[in-house]
Amino acid sequence: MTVDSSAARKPRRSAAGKAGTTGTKRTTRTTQKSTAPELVQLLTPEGKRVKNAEYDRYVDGITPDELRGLYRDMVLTRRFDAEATALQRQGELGLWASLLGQEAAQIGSGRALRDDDYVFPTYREHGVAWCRGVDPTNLLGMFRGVNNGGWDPNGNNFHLYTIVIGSQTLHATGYAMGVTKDGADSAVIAYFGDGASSQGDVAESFTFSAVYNAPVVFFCQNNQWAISEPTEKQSRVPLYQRAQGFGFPGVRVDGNDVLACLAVTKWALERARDGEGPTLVEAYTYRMGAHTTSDDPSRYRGDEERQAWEAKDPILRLRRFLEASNHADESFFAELEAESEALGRRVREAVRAMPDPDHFAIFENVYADGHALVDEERAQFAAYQASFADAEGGH
Ligand SMILES: Cc1ncc(C[n+]2csc(CCOP(=O)(O)OP(=O)(O)O)c2C)c(N)n1
Ligand SMILES: [Mg+2]
Repeated sequence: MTVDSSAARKPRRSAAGKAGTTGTKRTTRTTQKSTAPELVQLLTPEGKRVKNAEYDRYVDGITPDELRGLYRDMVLTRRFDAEATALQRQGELGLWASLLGQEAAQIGSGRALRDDDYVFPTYREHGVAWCRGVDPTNLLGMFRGVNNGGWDPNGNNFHLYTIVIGSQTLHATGYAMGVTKDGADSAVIAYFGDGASSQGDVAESFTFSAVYNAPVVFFCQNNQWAISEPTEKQSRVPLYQRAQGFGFPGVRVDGNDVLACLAVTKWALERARDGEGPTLVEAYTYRMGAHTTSDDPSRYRGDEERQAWEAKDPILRLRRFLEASNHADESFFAELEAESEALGRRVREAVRAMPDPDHFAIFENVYADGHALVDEERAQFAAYQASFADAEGGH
């Protein structure tokens, strides 16, 4: 099925694409497909279920209870995210990276996973963390600056947030190669963004995972922006087509359609478990908010773009579907609203109650067995701290 993704901006002509810059005829632009890219969609923005011969089987058995569960996951994740943004504005967090608009991509893919699968996130995967059972309050310690992570990765098979763009795709690939060596049938999923797709680490992880047939799913949330850089500055072809050059399949899914994200991720995970190697999933979505609370998107993009994507809101479309198919009534939505408010309050109270860390904790866990340089730095810091005591004593 081909859906016209008319909201996609036309690629701007880049300097690299200008013909004649070297005096010879350049043919690279002809490699781009002239037709609109395929987009897997099972729920339209109006909440209508559309048939899909390839992917229907992954969601055909889904119960009304599970559908309400997906809706609840998205609503609670959005509520948590809004609370975290507010907490940053009130000085309780140093920074926050909002997932607003990307709930379907994260909940759909997150709910496709098995407990024994392993997740390597970026810094924005709050919805995936929710699906893994990581308590939302644990996500906030690092953003408050009171710890370096906040959860045990092996507790929920959910790795710590990774800020170094793209590096977690290599961690995921290595882990997946290990899964094969162990003879296990679990799968690994690496989350990354459209901007990260330009990183060398991502290209290397594509190469290694393809050659070693590693059971890994590369889940790229193309939210159209890498801070202030639009996607067309990252690639001359739609991102999912990159996989072809590495020798594994890539598919573009409507990232605001939770059912399609669930189905496509299940398919990709099944391939991994069946020994068919890596898959690239490009979830075509939109970052509705700022890159982080330190960013002001009005400096580089207009409101029209945001408005166009608002009409495709992931939560609204599932609500329309639930209502039209009589799978949820008013009391369900009212109870969920109350649950959301309670979650907001719990998060707020938990953040305010987080104790300041011991000043010397920063030197712990740098190396497993200690290191002379770290010891030296710890001693220097101790002397620095002691200098305040001396100064106070002198008054
Ligand atoms: C190796 C590296 N280079 C640069 C940065 C600074 N940086 C932080 S987020 C970001 C953009 C990432 O964009 P994208 O991959 O699309 O993810 P998104 O933030 O949109 O989810 C950059 C360049 C970084 N953290 N790491
Ligand atoms: Mg991005």
